[in-house]
Amino acid sequence: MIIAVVVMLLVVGSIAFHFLSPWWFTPIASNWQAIDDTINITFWVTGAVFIAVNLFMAYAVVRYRNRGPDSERAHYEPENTKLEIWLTGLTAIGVAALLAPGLYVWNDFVNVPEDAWEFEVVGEQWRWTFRLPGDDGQLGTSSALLVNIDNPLGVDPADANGQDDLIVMSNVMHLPIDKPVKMLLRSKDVLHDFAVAEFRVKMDLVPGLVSYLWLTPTRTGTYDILCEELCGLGHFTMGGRVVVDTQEDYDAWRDSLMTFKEMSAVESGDPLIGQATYPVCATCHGSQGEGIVALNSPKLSGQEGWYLETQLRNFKNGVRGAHEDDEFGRQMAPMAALLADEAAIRNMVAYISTLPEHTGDTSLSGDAVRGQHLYRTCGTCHGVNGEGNYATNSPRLRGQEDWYLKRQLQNFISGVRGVHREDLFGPQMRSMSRMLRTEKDINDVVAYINTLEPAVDQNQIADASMQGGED
Ligand code: HEC
Ligand code: HEC
Ligand SMILES: [Cu+2]
Repeated sequence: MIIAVVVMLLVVGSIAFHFLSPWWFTPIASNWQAIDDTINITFWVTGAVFIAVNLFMAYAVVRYRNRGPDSERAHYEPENTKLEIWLTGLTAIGVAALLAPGLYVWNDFVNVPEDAWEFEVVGEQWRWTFRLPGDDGQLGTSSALLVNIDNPLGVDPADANGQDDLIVMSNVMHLPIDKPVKMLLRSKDVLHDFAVAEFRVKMDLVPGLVSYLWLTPTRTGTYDILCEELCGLGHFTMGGRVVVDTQEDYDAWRDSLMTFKEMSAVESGDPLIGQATYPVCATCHGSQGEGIVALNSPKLSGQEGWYLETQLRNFKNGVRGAHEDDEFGRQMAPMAALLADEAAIRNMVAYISTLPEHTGDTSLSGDAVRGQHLYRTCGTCHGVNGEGNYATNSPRLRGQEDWYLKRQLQNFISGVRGVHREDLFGPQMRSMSRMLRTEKDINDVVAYINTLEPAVDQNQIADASMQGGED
């Protein structure tokens, strides 16, 4: 009897939970209402079966319970043609109701409307980037073999169609409202999955082939892009945003983008011009970029150029060094503003790259053996030898002064660094920094980084990261 009541409460509770649950679809922002309808049909069919089966079970438990010596004996009835016809028929209708709508929706999903425009989504550990066709409406061919620092999406420079392609090296993509769009999905490394909950549709990115999905955005707004494939250690940090704009806003955004041709033509920095401005920096960072602990200014020499550029841009745009508790970042931010434009940043970094590397001083003591153990996770992004890795946007750590490493770790942990909405990579490091739970953890891992040999020149760094280094 009690069991029958429990089963019935389970049914009532499940139904109540279904209708009262706060976890329901986000309001839809695309044409894919059919997907919601299909899911709803699935709920109705499985819900009806769930109720019927459980109520029958409760009834059977009561009706056929043990009534002592004068209980009826259950009789054995292996064949009942009438019942079997009914059950098979009902099950067939139920299964058809579950599957058939999905087939219709899938048919729509794989048949892209003729008037859809196209752009490309590129996934990599752990970021999203995008490429739009230029005025010719065609994307140039691309290949993973062509990927390098100056051509991060691997666009084929020999293909005329690719020259006017627009490159978006940020994780924010814009779409015009009410225009059907086909997204071509490509991965640089492992499996990823492009998903925007409000759009309902999602699709895997598979290295070596181009998959796709299509939709028509129907509501302006900003929606989160998630990677819904477990794509490695930093998988959960692989986020982005898609902004659905009115046509005018979209056009304005599109006009602000750089073409592949413009990107390739960007001149590398001129160290001589950079040198002219460097004396300002030298007052805090030292004449050789060796860092001055008394002024809380880190070593710059030996750091990877692409990383210095990102940080200078971040300081300049208020992404880093704007937090009110960021005592030292706030000293640096106005200095980055002295570098008027992209060219000035590149010239400065070109000059810093010519500075000879000094070995950083060590001031912390910690348990390097324990630190080595903690460092294993760090090494997947920063390189086994702390050499830095452009592919994961992670800076070089070895050779940097330990007091500075420690302070940055503390800044990430406390949310002084890596929380700005426009910060592309800081948030990844912020979530990783939380694996260091105590000050001892920080000291130990930094003590281990202190034991990593500083590299002598950039070629050695490249060799080490090619071979994956030695453990
Ligand atoms: C007033 C002193 C001061 C001056 C002048 C200064 N900096 Fe800095 N800089 C700092 C401090 C302090 C930090 C560390 C900020 C932190 O702790 O987050 C820093 C950090 C940096 C970083 C980040 C390094 C990293 O590994 O994260 C870069 C790059 C940098 N400075 C470049 C420059 C350049 C280029 C100039 C000259 C245009 C310059 N700085 C001038 C004080 C200064
Ligand atoms: C998922 C990849 C990833 C992992 C794992 C990771 N980091 Fe980072 N780390 C980054 C990225 C990306 C940045 C650059 C953030 C930025 O652009 O502001 C960074 C920045 C840093 C910095 C700042 C360096 C500077 O010069 O400003 C330190 C220090 C650091 N990481 C230490 C660690 C340590 C220690 C661990 C292990 C506990 C670790 N990282 C694990 C990705 C990672
Ligand atoms: Cu991913």
